[in-house]
Amino acid sequence: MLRWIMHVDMDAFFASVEVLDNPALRGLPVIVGGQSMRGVVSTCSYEARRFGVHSAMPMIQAHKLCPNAVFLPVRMARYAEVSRQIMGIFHDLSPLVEQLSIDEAFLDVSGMERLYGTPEKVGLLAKERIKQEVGLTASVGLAPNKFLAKMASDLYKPDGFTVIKHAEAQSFIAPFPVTKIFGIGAAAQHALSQFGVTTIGQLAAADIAILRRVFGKNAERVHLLALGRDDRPVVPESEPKSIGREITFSEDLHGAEACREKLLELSGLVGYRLRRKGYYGRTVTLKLKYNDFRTISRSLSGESDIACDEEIYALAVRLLQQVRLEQGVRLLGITVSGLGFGKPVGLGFEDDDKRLRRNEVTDKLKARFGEQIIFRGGRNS
Ligand code: TTP
Ligand code: MG
Repeated sequence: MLRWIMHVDMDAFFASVEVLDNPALRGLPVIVGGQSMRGVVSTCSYEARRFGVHSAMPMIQAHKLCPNAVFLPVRMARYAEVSRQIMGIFHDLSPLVEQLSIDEAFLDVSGMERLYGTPEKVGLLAKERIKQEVGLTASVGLAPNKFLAKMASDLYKPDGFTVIKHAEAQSFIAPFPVTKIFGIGAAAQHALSQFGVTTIGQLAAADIAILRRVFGKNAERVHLLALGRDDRPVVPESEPKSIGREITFSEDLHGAEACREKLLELSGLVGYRLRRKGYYGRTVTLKLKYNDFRTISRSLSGESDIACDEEIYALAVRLLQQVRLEQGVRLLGITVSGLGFGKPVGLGFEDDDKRLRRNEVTDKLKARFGEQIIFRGGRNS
């Protein structure tokens, strides 16, 4: 069975969601980012990119390059909601989905031609469903492995669809500059150019001794990538049973007011984790440990799907009313269980949540450096 990996990356994601929510913006340069003088561009529509605006550029510069653009603040909660819907479609298409960021994922679609006809049909179906059900365009790359699939999806954006077949993989990538290989930046590019190596094809043909001088112990891996080979599997996140957090306090809490304050904080932490990974839940569990180490837990299910901080907090406070608080409290925990994936019913979280955005920044780092942020059932208790 041939291996087929699909990489899907949404086009100008934040800006496209803004256009989706306000169709009057279609065709205009739209720039999403921090609104303060020191803010940076999160992303911009392809219309704005023609003026040279791009992600991570200081807002001031974007204003200079494209003064007539529509400048909008980041509405992370809304993008996360759309992201969940898109990831839901991917989970429909394949059991092997690895989410890379808010707007991109790898899918292992090997063997699915039996279900869909050809691998191309799976790719086209993904694009079509995102268009029909969400109203956005995505760029899709389909190839024998992750490296090639990601490169393929990036080649023709927006609304791209690029297939790299097994037999032509090596010749397909050969003409591209070495910087197309993830991890090869300006410094390595410069070092390679000293040896006359500028394209992936030249890199594939280069003496391994040269690669060792530039890449050290990663030389073999880079060489394999240049040959179009990459064995990394698509690693789906195993489904957590619950998502929760608990805090042991340095000083015991006394009274309902102090407990509610901490529950608010915990609700924010748990709600964030829940949304970030595209889940919603049905049940909230409150865990409470007294200063004599006696531990109790109480659970309550919501009327509808739970996905926002306020809903978690409301249930946690109702649970708190059921427990005695004459004694000092050493630990509080909140766990959401009965998890579902995709679009929750009855969602409505606050748009301008600064904490959510701050967490989004740290989460990007965690995603990049591979730290697990979901607590598997029980691990945090
Ligand atoms: P990308 O997929 O890198 O960019 P994009 O979807 O906006 O555009 P493209 O068509 O080129 O894929 O990132 C996804 C989202 O992540 C993007 O819409 C906004 C956010 N983002 C930032 O907030 N800061 C950044 O520096 C980058 C690169 C992205
Ligand atoms: Mg994108």
